[in-house]
Amino acid sequence: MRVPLRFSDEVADAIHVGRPVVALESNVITHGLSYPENAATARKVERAVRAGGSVPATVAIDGGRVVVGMTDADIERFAAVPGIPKVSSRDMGPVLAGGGMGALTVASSLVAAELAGIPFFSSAGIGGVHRGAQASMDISADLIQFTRSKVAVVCAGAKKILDLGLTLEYLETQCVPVISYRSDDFPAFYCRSSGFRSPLRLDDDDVIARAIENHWALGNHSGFLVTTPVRPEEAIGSEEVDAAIVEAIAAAERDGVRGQAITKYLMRAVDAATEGRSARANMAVLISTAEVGGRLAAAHTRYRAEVAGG
Ligand code: PSU
Ligand code: MN
Repeated sequence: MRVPLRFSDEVADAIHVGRPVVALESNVITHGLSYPENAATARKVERAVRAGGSVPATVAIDGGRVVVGMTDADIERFAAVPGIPKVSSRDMGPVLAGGGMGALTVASSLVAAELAGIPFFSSAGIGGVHRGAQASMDISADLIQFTRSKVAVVCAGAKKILDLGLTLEYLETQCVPVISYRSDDFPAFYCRSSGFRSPLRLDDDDVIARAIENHWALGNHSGFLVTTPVRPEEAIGSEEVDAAIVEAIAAAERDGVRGQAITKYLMRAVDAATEGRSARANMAVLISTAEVGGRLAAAHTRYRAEVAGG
């Protein structure tokens, strides 16, 4: 059988004629922000992909089908309806079979993008290795999916609720390239730096496009991470979030929060503790990442056309 896909007209047309498309996750709508900021932000993120020169395709599950390119009405419904489940890669089969709605994480969005024939995805924050994973074994399925889906991922790193040093180690072990775009450090969402240097820096869009195609031409059926940091004027200082994170992790332990629920719990707690500052930075990094995603996808499409043209 084939998984039924439901394309928006615009995305179907873009794929058909070979225009660049960037897939976007829907978990950030249902589990990242609150209504109505979530709906407004999802639309701004889509606009940013367009500003970068690509067509946005926000992906979700609805009525037993994978939605590729949510309409405005879809975004409004996903933003407003409470209790839509967070769906990672392993949850897709059951949720499709159940016929309900599902919000896709980075991992499941990559599955959707590959099925749809979209080689680019963008999201400000990816999952990673959790702090204390040596004991909890909590490693986001996002990292495992990077080793399976042939989709390039543009992101601003991940929030410092995670152990970003171990996250980088994991990506190295699994042969997932990590390139920092116009920056030396691996970023940490609304912080410019995680404190870790990136394995490699590249500044040129066309070189990045060639690097991605070469990675795939070498026979790697896997992802390729490109990070882009939040703009300096919108960034939050590490000191500001570090204390809030330690506090949030202690509170999660007290409340017995584990597994699937921990990521949202920690992100909400840190956002609440750094209030005001983080709300603005949150929005800014979502938008700037999407714009870079749009730009790099466009460069990648140009390069593919060049190669095909001989
Ligand atoms: N922002 C982050 N980290 C995240 C997320 C957002 O800085 O992890 C969201 C994304 O949707 C991501 C998901 O795919 O959480 C990962 O959840 P888990 O850690 O349960 O795999
Ligand atoms: Mn987990």
